[in-house]
Amino acid sequence: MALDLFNSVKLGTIQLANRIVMAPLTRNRAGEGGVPQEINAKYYAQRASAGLIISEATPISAMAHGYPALPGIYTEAQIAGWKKVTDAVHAQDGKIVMQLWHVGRISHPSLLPNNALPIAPSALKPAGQAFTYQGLVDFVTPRALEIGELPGIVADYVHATKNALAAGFDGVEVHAANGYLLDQFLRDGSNKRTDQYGGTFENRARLLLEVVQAVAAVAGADKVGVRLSPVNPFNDMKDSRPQALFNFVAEALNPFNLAYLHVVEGGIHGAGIAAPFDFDDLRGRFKGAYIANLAYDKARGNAAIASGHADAVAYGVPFIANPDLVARFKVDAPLNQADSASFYGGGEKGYTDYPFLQVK
Ligand code: 8OZ
Repeated sequence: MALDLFNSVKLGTIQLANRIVMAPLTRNRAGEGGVPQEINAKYYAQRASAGLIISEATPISAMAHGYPALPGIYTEAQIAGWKKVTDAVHAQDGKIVMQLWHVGRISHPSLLPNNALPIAPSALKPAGQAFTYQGLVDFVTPRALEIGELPGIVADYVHATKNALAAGFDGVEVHAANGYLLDQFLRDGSNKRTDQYGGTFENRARLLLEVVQAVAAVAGADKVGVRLSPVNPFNDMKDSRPQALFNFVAEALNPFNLAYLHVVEGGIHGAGIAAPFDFDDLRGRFKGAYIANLAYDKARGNAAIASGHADAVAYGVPFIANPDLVARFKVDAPLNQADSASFYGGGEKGYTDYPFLQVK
């Protein structure tokens, strides 16, 4: 029998009851000071039958913020808030890792301490607008990080990792996708640096690899995953040679023996892909476990596992609308449709009020 979504699997040392992963989902419902609340614990606990939950992207420092009402992981109160979430998920025998996030240039002074300029590899203003507490506002030209500031960024990832472990997470995922800081360093549309952090693939991957090294030293590499999005144009991203760049990155991650590599296999928010890309080629270069993501349904998820393309499949929007997605897949029940108007911000509506299957 071929493997499918319902077989258990071990990603590093994280044991999953099934291969249906809840993708990281920004929901903008944290409390004051970026502190998770009971409502957030309820939302995650409702989804604990996923083989693994990846938390919503979580800022590692005050400068890492780029949207309203995000939960952070850099204060004691935030750790205590997240502890409620991990306790609630573990009480249902679920597993949950935290996605560590720095938005880089995808921010706005109004979201940052002392109205600071967003930071980036290079002082290039992304096309588009920031989501602020005042609504959509044009992005500003970010400040290019000085080389001497990069150890401080790595230290913020380490601090956040220690906090995530203290909050009871089963591991951490380094968010290096979707046009945020680490992805801004990887791709040459956003990285024009002329120092050791720009130019060659090795240089553009240097900050990511330093972060992974430092985070793995704290958490254990078998509790660390990395997320990439090679051809996602979201957040004004592009690269001149994505296949060669991301093949390089996948191979450069091999020596760490990470828990998994998680790949967004296209463009999010309905964006097309920035360039043709062979995800089987990328997958073949990475020696560890692989989580595939983006627009998979049950049949394509099973096929990806049966063929060996993926070890697990991450579902995003389906998990917003179906807290019991695993049970629904199991019996081929119809899925609730997601209400996109309640994705970002608000309260219980469109968050914790999606119906479960009725047990007959
Ligand atoms: C949607 C809206 C805001 C943020 C990502 C963290 O794309 C996000 C995100 C997605 O990774």
